[in-house]
Amino acid sequence: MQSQSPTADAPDFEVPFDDPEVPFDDCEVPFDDPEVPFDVIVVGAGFAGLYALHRLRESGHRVRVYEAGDSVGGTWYWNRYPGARCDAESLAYSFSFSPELEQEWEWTERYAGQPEILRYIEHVTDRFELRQHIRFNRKVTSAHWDEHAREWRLTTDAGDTARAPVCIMATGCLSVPKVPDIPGIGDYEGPKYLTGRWPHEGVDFSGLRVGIVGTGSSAIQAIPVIAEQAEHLTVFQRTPNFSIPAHNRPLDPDFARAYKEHYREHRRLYQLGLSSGFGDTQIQPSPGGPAAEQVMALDDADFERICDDYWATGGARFTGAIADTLINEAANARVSAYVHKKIRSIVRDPKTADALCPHSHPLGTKRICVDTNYFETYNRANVSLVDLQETPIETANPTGLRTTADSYAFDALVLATGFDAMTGALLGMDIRGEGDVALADAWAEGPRAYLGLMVSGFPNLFTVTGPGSPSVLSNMLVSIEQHIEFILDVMAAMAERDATQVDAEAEAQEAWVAHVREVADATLMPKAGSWYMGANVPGKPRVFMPYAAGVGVYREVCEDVAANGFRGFRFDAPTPAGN
Ligand code: N01
Repeated sequence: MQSQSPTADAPDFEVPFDDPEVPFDDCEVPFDDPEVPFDVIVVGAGFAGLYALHRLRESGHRVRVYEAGDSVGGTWYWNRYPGARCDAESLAYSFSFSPELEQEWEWTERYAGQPEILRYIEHVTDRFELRQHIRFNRKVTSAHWDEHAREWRLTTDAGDTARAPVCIMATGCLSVPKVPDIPGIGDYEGPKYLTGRWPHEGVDFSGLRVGIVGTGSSAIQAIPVIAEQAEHLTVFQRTPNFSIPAHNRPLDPDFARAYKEHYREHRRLYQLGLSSGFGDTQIQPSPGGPAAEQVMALDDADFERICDDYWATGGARFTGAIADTLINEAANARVSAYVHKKIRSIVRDPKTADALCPHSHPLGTKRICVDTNYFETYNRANVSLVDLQETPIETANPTGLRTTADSYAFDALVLATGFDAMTGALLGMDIRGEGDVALADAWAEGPRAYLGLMVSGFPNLFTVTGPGSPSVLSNMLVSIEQHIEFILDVMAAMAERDATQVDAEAEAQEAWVAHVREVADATLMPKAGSWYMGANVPGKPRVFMPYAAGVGVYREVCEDVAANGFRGFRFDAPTPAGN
């Protein structure tokens, strides 16, 4: 491990490092000298980047993290819209690596809200002394592989350059918000807010006429809260979504205490995929819940009883109420009809209720939403729904939006229009591997990666929860920890072999990509025009990106790969000088 401290004859630099709060002595690498390589550069300081930093520091590596925001948190730093909340339960959506941390942190609600999650991330950052290794307000613009030096060279939009043999992209799956392609959207003169880039000071909608475009997870959380403030809220819906009540509530301290007594066992069940990690903590016997049954084995009474039970418990685990919901169209149609019936029982106006019932995709093939009072909100006198399937938006104008039927004027416009998911952040950088090949070219027909972790031809570059891993179909914390631990194992294997380079074998990658596709094709998942498929971004290749076999199967595959000499990874020793 190298370290460098300023000396009397150190070159002149006005600001030796950017955090005046951190004394020199506490900062192992006081300035970024582009001539001094780090061991690892990590891009992003969300959950993934922070855990990578912690583990790498623990194992003695010199690490630099670059982060675009001015603090830690990633998705929970940017998504501060009203109502932002996690759809995995707080006791499950938290780090498992430190038994002390998990015992000392007290979650206050079943599903934690964004402010509480961000406080937790800040706490973790300080508790494990991570902040001084992070350069904030720096968006990485390029990462180029230097084949001769066998290192990655990164640049940021602030002009930093840094190099390291290993680079870990912890750039998040939903970190590049998508501005909708509504003609004239730039002409709207009022304030407009992207849910994925919400102002840190918050927005007061009291007494305002507000429009919101989108009815995905973000909008479904924001709409009930904005409706309580606004004079009037108009929701512009292109595709209705399935949403299940969260039944969020304060976390009973006795329950939390009892749960924490068995934290290791609970965590193990999440890791093995025996518990979804989304909404199982409240189920007794805990976790797991009632065994799911195939739909055709159920008469109407049993079917209703099971669905009622899952609906009453709440949360994303509803998708698992009936075992074959995601693989059998008839099963899915029956479960979908159950949700339609629920929507109609909540929303009083039949026309609005009809418009809110999703018919264009099977339940669960777009990310299922979890809400608090979403459908109930349409019973308010100050909320109206515009069904864009009947009357599409023609244009935005200085005062609002015009559809084929009407014009709407607003004091504020909210765009809850989603993300360029899974590949957006990676392709937003100029990443170049061997032979100066751009990642954008390697992925021109959709992302290809071995285990969702490495891209053949891009040595020593790791993607955390990348395309081809369970990622967004899983509790992200479970997947993030597993990926970082696997990456550390690969790095240890490099060290054991005296290798300076590790890459994914092209054949192993192609076989994995084919397997990921086969698994998805065995489900109904590819049937929806979802962001999982890249369908929400015009021109993006239609490829089902996450691995749909679950975290348990995936973990077994990774363990088997490791046990078999890291099958599919190629380790190279240094070439003799001059070659
Ligand atoms: O984005 P989305 P999101 N005109 O893509 C509509 C995670 N998340 O930010 O479906 C009109 O789901 C679009 O319509 P359509 C979670 O994984 C988690 O809400 O394309 N409408 C859709 O309704 C989630 O899935 C949590 O027809 C337009 C909406 O905008 C993911 O993030 C909370 C349009 C986009 O929905 C993304 O959710 C929040 C246009 N031109 C988010 N363009 C929790 O943990 C787009 N739309 C709970």
